Amino acid sequence: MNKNYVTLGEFIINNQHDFKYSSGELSRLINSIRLAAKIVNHEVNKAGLVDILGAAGDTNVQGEDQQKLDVYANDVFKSALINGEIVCGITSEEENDYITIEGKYNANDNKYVVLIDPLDGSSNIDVNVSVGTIFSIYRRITPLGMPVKKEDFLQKGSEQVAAGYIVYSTSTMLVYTTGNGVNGFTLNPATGSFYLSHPNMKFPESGNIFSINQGNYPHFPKGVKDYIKYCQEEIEDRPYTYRYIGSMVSDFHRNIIKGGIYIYPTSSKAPNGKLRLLYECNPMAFLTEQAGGKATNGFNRILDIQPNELHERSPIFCGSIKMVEKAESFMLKYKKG
Ligand code: AHM
Ligand code: MG
Repeated sequence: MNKNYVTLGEFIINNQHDFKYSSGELSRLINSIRLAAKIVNHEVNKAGLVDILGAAGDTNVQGEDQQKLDVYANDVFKSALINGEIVCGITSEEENDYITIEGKYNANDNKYVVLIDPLDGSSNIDVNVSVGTIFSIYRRITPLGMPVKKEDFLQKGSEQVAAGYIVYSTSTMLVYTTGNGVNGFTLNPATGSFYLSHPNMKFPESGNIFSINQGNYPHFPKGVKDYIKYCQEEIEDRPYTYRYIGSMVSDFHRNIIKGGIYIYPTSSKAPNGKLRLLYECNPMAFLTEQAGGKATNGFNRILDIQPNELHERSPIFCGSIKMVEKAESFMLKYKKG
């Protein structure tokens, strides 16, 4: 291995001063996420052994119930964050409501809340296709010393102090931003450490990959249909390549490296889209902008949307800036009002 390698642990310490509120807590928080990512990675890698080791709902040899992987991932991230003693509240795609941390230590004195999608794309697990974890971190807006409130979680995405994802794939990677660009770290399974493999990740200005579930085509808005036709036209650098894994983290990760656009629009079946504003759209939008790309709901910047509900959904168009602007121009043609 190159002797100039940098581990994620070293990187966090070396870059702590770049963060404007730096007091070490955010670094400890990202360390807790790093730990949970390794544990979940281990379990995700065993998923193919389900027939041998037992499926969700079975009882294992120790007499413990086997959990579904998304529930397991949720528990691991929650435990790592709570035991790290650095958060005052958590909310998750897997939970009905936000969690306050009672008991062991005075969590109400902590500044940060974490919003998490513990295992995104989990329908891909059974078929050995990559999945991911998405996280988003805000400073609380209610006073220190009080239990957190819903409003601490319902902040605009532009208020995020950090966001990132873990992609569990041929390699497992952790990619994150604290508002000073995007950096990617690859897990070396031999040493159990993440190493800086993708410094300063940037979306190419344009690309030739479009990702959208075209099975829903008949239900899409006219602007989206027209953009798909545009992508398929045989002219200039088109037709573009079509790639859709169905695991947002994986589709996004490919696009940030190669250049492309990811779209999950509204449809007549899902009038607000499918993806969750707090757990999926906002963190990916923050990463997108930090990587020089663009993320909108087709008309407005994702990070400017004021959330009203923890599980609110939003359409999303994100990726290479020129591709997103082109898609927006088609949406605008049919904008009502
Ligand atoms: P999930 O949070 O229930 O896993 O759903 C999110 C996933 C995204 O990762 C993916 O891009 C999208 O749902 C795929 O949805 P569809 O099957 O409708 O194309
Ligand atoms: Mg999800």
